[in-house]
Amino acid sequence: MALPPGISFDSDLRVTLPDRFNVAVPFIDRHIAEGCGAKPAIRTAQETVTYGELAERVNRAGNVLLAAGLQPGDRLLMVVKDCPAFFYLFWGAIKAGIVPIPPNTLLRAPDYAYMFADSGCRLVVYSSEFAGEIEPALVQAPVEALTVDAFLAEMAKASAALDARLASPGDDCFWLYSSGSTGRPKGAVHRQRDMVVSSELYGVRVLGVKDGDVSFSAAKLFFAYGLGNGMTFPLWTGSTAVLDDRRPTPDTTFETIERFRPTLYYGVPALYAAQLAALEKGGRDLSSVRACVSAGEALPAEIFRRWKERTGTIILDGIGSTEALHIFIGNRLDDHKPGTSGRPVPGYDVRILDEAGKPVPAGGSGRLWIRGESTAGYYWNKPEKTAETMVDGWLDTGDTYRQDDEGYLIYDGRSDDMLKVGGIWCSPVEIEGCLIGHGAVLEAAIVGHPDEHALIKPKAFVVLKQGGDGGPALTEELMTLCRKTLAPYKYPRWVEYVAELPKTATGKIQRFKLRA
Ligand code: 3UK
Repeated sequence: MALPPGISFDSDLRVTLPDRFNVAVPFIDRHIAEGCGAKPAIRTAQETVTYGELAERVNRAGNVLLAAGLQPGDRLLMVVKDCPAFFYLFWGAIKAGIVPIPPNTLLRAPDYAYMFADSGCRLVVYSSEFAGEIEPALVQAPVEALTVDAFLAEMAKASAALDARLASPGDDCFWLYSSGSTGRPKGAVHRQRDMVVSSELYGVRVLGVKDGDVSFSAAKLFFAYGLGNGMTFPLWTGSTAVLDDRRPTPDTTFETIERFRPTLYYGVPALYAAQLAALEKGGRDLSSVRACVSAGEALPAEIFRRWKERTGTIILDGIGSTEALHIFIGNRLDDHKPGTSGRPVPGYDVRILDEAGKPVPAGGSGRLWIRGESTAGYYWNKPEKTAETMVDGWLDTGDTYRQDDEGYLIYDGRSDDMLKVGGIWCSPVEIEGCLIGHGAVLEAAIVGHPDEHALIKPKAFVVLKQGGDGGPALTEELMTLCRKTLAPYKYPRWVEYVAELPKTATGKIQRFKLRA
């Protein structure tokens, strides 16, 4: 498929972009210029939005933001469910030179209050479903706010024409928040060029996304993985995205697949495991799907094997990150190995370093660093974190990897204590803080523990003020407390009562000892 005018990749897969451009043009407006205005860009259970309608609504959204007083460079925080308005806000902001930030929609009021203040955003737009967390956050950290419905009503009155504000390929374009081990999320600032690079290098050249494809991502748009799968890859290729705003379960995802017949399906390992359990109870029609993709956490080889046996389709595991924007090591339809993350995506460089920063000997395990043109420029307001993580164009993934003798990369766990639950970050410190808030708890430590599908879930080790074992009633109380206070996926699935926690001389909890 032809690249948009002015954009090319050389033989080393380095991108060339016009010095002055706006990335909304190749992703949105280009399709109108190419005569594809009548093609469906988005399909949902409620509506179909063509490329022509999308381009017009993006313009209207940009005009509403400008009329609200937002200036180029200002931030828009958008806590929006998977629906067409997500596209209008994200691209309307970008086209007007405003920086959209779509955070995880499963967070709690204190998380949002932190992000309002940290980002210094000028406006918050939120789906009314999230009012219960957003409205208290607005009280804690006041900033102007509108619901998506109110925003859509303003759009209806706005002009349908908007000139793209020109920028350089390296200018700030949008941010994504990523959780750190201290529990405070960091805004990874992505540039104008980054979506072009990930869409072309992984979307087109690895997955082969093309104009006839229909993509459905069970992973939501707020997740960099879902943002690529369910928005940027389809728009880059002029193909169709299916959106479903419901919580992804085997029932909702199978129903969406049967109804919209996607050719590409994107999930996370925990969902594939749940879907497999549901498939044992009855056949579902997945015949439209030519490729399934998994990311967020490692896909156990057993899930790959059972899925292939049941559905005849393979799942392509790949590792990506918020900072890299999308997958940089991945399996391919014609080259895959279960139980591995695959090979480096052409256009990305990888190296595995030992503690001293030297390359490990062949087959050795070490810290994975990557380099590629889609990586974030810096973390907002966190110069030390930026300097530690982003060094001479290389990005520290925080993951431990090794390469087998065929060149496939194998995940060996995290270098820090962070957990992935259902593909989403979970900080042990945050869950521990919640448990310590219970009157009976003296200390707590959280580690990852494999469930029946070999997928990691939080497990708590708890020391009670009174000592001894809390029994099932207290365990239930602690789980409920976490479910109520934290994003619900973060609650500990097991609680073990212990007399004391292993600590260093300086009093730091040695979580690695509890994992053993
Ligand atoms: C872990 C994996 C083993 C790994 C993401 C695809 O997950 C994404 O971004 P996050 O910032 O997390 C990044 C971290 O998650 N991880 C992700 N995928 C795998 N570990 N095997 C995998 N296949 O620790 C990594 O550092 O939430 C995934 C595309 C875009 C993304 N942002």
